[in-house]
Amino acid sequence: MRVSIALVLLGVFGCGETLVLDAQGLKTGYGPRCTSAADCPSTGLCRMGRCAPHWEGKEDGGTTVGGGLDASCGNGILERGEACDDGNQVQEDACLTDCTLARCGDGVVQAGEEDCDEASERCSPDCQFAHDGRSIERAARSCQHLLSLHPETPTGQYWIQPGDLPWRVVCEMDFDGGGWTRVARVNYDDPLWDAWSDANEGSDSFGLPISSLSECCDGEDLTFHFVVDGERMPTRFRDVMGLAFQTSAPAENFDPDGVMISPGVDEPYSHCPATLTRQNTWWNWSISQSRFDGCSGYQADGFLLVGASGRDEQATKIFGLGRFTGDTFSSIEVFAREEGQ
Ligand SMILES: [Ca+2]
Ligand SMILES: [Ca+2]
Repeated sequence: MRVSIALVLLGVFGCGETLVLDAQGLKTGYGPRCTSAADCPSTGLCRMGRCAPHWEGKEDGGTTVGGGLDASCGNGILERGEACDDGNQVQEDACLTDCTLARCGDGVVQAGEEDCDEASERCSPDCQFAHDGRSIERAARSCQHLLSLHPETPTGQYWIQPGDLPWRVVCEMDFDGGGWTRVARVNYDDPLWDAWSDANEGSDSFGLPISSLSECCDGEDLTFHFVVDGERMPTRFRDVMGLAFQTSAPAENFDPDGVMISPGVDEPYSHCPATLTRQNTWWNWSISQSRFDGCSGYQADGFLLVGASGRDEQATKIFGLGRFTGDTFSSIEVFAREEGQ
C-alpha cells in the first residue's frame, strides 16, 4: 500500500524528487539524490538515497517507529520539528540553539559567514558590513559617519562619498574622538590650490574638496585641526568660512562672524569677535586676524601659510597654531570633521 502511495507521489513530484517514507509511512521529506551526507550541505543528512531536509525517524530496517514525537532540541538527534540538532549550545554556528538553521535575518551573527545580522545602516541586507569604507561600494559619507557606524575602525585609508564622487582618504580615528577626514596636505614649496573647491590632484596624498564635507554653511559646520611635520597641533577651529582655503578669494575681510577657536585640546572653544582679514598675494591659506590681539592672531593661535618673495603661491612658511612664527616645514595636513561630534 505504501508503495502505491509513493508511486503516486513520485508522479506528482516528478523524476527529480521523491517522497521519503519511514516505517510508518510518515513523510520525512524529499530532496536531491545523495550517496553521503556531503551531498546534502543544508542538513548533512542523506537517507535512503535522498537528502532529508526535515526530521527523520530512526531506522532499523523499517520495523521500528519513527522518532521525533518527543523531540528534544539539543540532544544531538534530529527529530520531528527540528531543522538541525548539533547537540551544542553554541548560538553562532550553523545550527541555532533552538534547532533552526542559521540564516541571514535571524538576528544572530554566524561566525565566519556574516559580519552582522540586523536591520541598520551599518549592515547590508546580505548580512555584510555596509558603509565601512573598505570599497567604493561600501563608502561612508565621511570619516565621522564611518566611525559612528563602526566605532572600532582604526586610523587608515578608507573610501568615503560625501557627494557625487567617491574619494579614498585618510581617516584619523584616534585623536580627540576620531572621525577626522584629511581634507588637504601641502608639502613645502607646493603651489597652493583652492582647497575649498578642488582636490590637490597633483599630489599622491591629496584629500578632497573641503566643501564636499560642509552641508549647510560655507564650512562653518566644520571643525579643523592640523598636523605639521607629523606632529598633531592641539589648536583647532570652528566656524571657519571656506574662503580661508581659497587662494582666489578677495584680499579683504572674509569672515564677518569671526571663528571659534580652541587654545588646547581640552579647553573650550571661544569666539573671536573681530573680523578676519587676509591677503592672497602673500598669505594664502589663513585663519587669522591681521593684528595680534590674543584671539586668532597670525603669530599666535591663528593659522597662516605664507609664500616666498616673488613666488606668492608657493607655500614656504607657517605662522600660528600656537607655536610657529614664520617657520619652514615639510608637510602640513588639514583635518576636518562635521560638528556634532
Ligand atoms: Ca533533538
Ligand atoms: Ca544570521
